[in-house]
Amino acid sequence: MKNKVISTLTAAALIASVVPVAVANAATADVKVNSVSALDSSTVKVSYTKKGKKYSTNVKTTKVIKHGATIVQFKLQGQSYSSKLKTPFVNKNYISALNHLEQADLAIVNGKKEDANQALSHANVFFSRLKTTEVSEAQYHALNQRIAQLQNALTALETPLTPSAQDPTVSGQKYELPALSYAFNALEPHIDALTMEIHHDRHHATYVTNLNHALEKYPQFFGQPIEQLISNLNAIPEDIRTAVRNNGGGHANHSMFWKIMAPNAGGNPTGAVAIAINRDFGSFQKFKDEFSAVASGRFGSGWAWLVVNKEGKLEVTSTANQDNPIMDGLKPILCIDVWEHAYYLNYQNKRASYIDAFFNVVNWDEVNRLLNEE
Ligand code: MN3
Repeated sequence: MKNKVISTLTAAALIASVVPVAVANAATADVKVNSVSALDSSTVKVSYTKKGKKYSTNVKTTKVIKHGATIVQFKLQGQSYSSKLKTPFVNKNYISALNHLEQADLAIVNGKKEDANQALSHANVFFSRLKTTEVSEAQYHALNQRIAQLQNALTALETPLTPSAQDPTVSGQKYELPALSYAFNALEPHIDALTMEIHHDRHHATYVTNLNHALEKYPQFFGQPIEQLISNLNAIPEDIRTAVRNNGGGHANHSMFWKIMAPNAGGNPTGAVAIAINRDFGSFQKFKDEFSAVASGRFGSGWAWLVVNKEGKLEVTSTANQDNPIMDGLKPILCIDVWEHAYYLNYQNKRASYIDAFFNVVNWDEVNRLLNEE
């Protein structure tokens, strides 16, 4: 489906709906953009006239701005344009998630747990691929809530009526999403409420769901602390090892991350960690510089950490994906999530600004607690 956009404009026109970002130069002044249609969030179809001839071409968007993808930027003939769309893109991931949710709903009504489970996990996959900029905030929220509702309905369907009906081979409790100890908006303006809500309720929740799902086949692993589970991945059967590494790591990392941050926190470190930072880095500023550099430099998705190494000294390190330093026998005491989902809504691609802001919410009491923990 194409969303017809905007009126006819020349590249030199600065005030209409299709707005060149910079003033057109001589080479592009004779290009006249006639229409811009959204194909998907990464491509627009642009019809334009150059020297009396008509052209139509698909160009990649260079940027999608704001919820619902209502403004896109693209380049044509060396000129950047900004175009406001009348309606947001119809996003394929959004539609697929909705379709699978419908199937899940039907399966739940009919008591078909397996089908419902499968449809829900498909819906979750498409939802996780959906960027918050690709649909409106309201659509994103509604989808988020619908998944949670159906997940609850399915859980209710699966929960045995009496404890005795439980599978006797399950040696411990399944992993659970820990509640935040503060409100979603408590870390504002440094970390915004919507980011916290999506990050905790959707991303972290999905790691927990997927971890439990992977372990269903080997229920003897349920019930141990998550740090213990991921510290010895060789003990995990090979067919679920990667799933446990990614999702167990995701669960451990985020559980720590939520506590590492707090409202009315930040500032200079206190207590034993302040002394240890001065001892091993020279000063707090030197530590901060190194930590920020490592967090900025982590290519792709991952985490930066302050760890206690095997010699008992503090060290800055980073991991890819959802790996945790525990997997290498180190003791993490501070962490920052540098996956795009942790900062994109508020900081877009400016990871460095997010890292700076993070230092305003560091909960040094918790860092000290972890440092002193056996
Ligand atoms: Mn995350």
